[in-house]
Amino acid sequence: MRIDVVTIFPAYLEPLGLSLIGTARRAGLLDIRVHDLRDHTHDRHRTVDDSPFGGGAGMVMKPEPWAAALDAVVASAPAAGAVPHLIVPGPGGVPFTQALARSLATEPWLAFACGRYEGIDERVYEHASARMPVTVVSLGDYVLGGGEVAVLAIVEAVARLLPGVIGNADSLVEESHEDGLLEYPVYTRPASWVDGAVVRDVPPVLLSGDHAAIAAWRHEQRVRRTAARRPDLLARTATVSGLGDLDVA
Ligand code: 6GU
Repeated sequence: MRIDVVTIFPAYLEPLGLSLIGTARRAGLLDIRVHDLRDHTHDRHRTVDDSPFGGGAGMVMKPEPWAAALDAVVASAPAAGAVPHLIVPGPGGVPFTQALARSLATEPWLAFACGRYEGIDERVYEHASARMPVTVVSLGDYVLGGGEVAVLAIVEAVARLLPGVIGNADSLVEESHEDGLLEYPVYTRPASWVDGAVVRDVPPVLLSGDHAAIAAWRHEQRVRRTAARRPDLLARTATVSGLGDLDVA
């Protein structure tokens, strides 16, 4: 997969050289290119923002550098006519979910436009939409200072779904948000941990060797945890599976 990121803070994306994603890049599975929006300005101060027409707080990102930067990304297409799917992170977007991550993971080329300040001039969305698919995506109902942290999150969620990026594909199956339930709690050695004045034991069923009992316990833990932390998910799971009331007592 090819990924282009346009930002005024290229250094913000340096973590994309680490861990799973860094390894995937070096293996040739991911081609990530980070671009400085200011390289597409022409004034001495490399200006990317200006005050909003109509008044109001803060600054708005100017359209010309954005159009030039996005045109340059499109002009670098690996094949004639190919365009990226442009993702614009922002609190006003569609929710980023595991389902959207799965969908994006099927695409050959993604581009990200990182806004800062109060946002990007609306005409940039029109310019981009005339050239490529554009989706505004939100991480959740809170406000970040810019799109860079969201790009780190979205790229990590998508990259780990690409074939070959995670060695053990089994680790993708029984995960939170893959089947509508949160994960069960996990434990490792020691089975009995002396934590100062308290002895903390692993639940005995996990040491029993009874695989059916372990599976049943884990399922119950998932349902309880989902009911406690994310009742919205449980309602949706019950609805889609036609189960009606789930016993979460
Ligand atoms: Cl994706 N971007 C920004 N700037 N703020 C956000 C967000 C994204 N998701 C929630 N808040």
